Amino acid sequence: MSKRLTAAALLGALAVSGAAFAEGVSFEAADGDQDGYVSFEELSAVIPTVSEDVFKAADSDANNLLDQSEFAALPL
Ligand SMILES: [Ca+2]
Ligand SMILES: [Ca+2]
Repeated sequence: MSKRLTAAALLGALAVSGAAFAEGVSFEAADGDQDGYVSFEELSAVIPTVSEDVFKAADSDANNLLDQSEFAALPL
């Protein structure tokens, strides 16, 4: 029982610290088609105020898709 609770608490802590968030939106929530990348269309669907300039600035390898680390670097 207590061991199970500890594991659950640990998983919860990992989920919080390991997840990428931008503007309160998680990477998983922004990646609408679940392909592991967030396009500008997907990003603007969850954050309507985001500009393409911001997207391109975060897209450090310029492939027009944000991976998790690029998403986490969004200056939002
Ligand atoms: Ca996607
Ligand atoms: Ca990229």
